Amino acid sequence: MPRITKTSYVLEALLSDINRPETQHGDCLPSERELGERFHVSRVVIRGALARLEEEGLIYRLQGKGAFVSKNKVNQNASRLTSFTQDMLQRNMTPGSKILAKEFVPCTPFLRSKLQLPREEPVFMLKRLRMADDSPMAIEVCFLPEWIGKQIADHLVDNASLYQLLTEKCGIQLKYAMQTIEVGTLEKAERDLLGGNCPRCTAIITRQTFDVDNNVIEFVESRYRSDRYLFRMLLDMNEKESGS
Ligand code: 16G
Repeated sequence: MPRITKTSYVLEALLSDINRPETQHGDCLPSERELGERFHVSRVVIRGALARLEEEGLIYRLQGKGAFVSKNKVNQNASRLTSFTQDMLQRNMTPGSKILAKEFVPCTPFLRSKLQLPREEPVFMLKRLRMADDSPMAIEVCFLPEWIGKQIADHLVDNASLYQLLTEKCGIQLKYAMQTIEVGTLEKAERDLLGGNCPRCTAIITRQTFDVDNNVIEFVESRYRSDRYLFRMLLDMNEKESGS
């Protein structure tokens, strides 16, 4: 059982308040004293939690007026295995996707190792522009084993959820994923897809997702608009490194 500090407990509670659909950009947070009474913790703990929220850009402070919610970025918990569709619905935003390419492509040694394929076989490639409330958020390139591609290719239309199809059409139960996050730059064509005022800097996320039998189901590389996304992780001192 991970040890949760008072600060991270308060932090998670405030984050769930901030993430509520009814919470609006600019809403005022209760005072430090009121928060201390609500959580039965000292002001030092409240200040620590508020400082972290401010560092992450989730609140801003106005001198003499208090702390206010900042909802300019989608704030995603990077420690939970969810789909883009679920993430957006949870924020009361309408998920969308436009298919840019879907086809069977030859397997490269890199993809064969990422998908842990026992033999050389084509892989199914799905490239999508992901949107929230019609605004472009990310470009996702997803690779899946051939057998999965054959079962879902015809059902994959704009706005369809891949994870829903994996469950409904292939009976797959996803269990966990290995994810990496790095900073990169976007090509001109990618910036055009992501919208005119898109920053050059991007968050590149890779995800290798496994099912309950430890089979790799997808390998995905996504490029997110860095001005619209924020990834949040809860770190635990006791957690052991589980490989690279
Ligand atoms: C997320 C996943 C991606 C997955 C997709 C399915 C990350 C970094 N990636 O975007 O791996 O394929 O969700 O979404 O979170 P869907 O079910 O809405 O199509």
